[in-house]
Amino acid sequence: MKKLLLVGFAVLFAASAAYADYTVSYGWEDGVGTILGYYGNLVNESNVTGAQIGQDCLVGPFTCRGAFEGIQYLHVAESPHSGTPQAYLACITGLLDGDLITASFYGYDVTPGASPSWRIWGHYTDALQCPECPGGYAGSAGGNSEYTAGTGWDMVSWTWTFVTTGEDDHNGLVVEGRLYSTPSTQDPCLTDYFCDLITVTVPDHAHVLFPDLTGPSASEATNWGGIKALFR
Ligand SMILES: [Ca+2]
Ligand SMILES: [Ca+2]
Repeated sequence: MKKLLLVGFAVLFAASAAYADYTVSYGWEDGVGTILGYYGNLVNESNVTGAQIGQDCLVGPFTCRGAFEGIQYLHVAESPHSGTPQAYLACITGLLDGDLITASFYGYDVTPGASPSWRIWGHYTDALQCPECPGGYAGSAGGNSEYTAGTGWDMVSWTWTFVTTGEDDHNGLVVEGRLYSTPSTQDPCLTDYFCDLITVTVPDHAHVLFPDLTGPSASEATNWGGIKALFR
């Protein structure tokens, strides 16, 4: 009987540890959303459509032929060039220790093997739930050291393993699009960047917030509905 109980507990534990994942995307198709926040010399964030003339500080103007997905996409710029500006593209809360978070986005890059280029990176946040996003910086979460390839619309992606403790409390994770310009430091100097279709896969107990102004993702809306119901 005791052995049977132990087996029962083991099965229960295994069931509770096996989370299902879900995937959500944002492609700036609401026509108004830009970024959740930024760090460094990031300027001129805007939601754009159609072909765009961008400025590369080193080599001059270039043309982005249009969105990778749909008709809308994100524009940001670095000016003056200094350090590594970061665009906050998604904020994930409700994570547990050991959870896997996979994210990807498309960055426009026509300079293979050279800056300007995008990278995907992440940092921990003290935000406990999506309305507090992007929250305060709580340490680097690392990312992919590969740059966009330079063939036009290039995807960059990374998978993080969530760790709840560190130098600061890790309550959530913010996905960053990092801007790498040439020269890395120069004033005056402006380089334009374009981005589209961020996709995030997380366990079903986690919540994903994108920069859309039409509201949180479907799972978050469900969660907020639940919270509202509690206070009715
Ligand atoms: Ca789009
Ligand atoms: Ca490049």
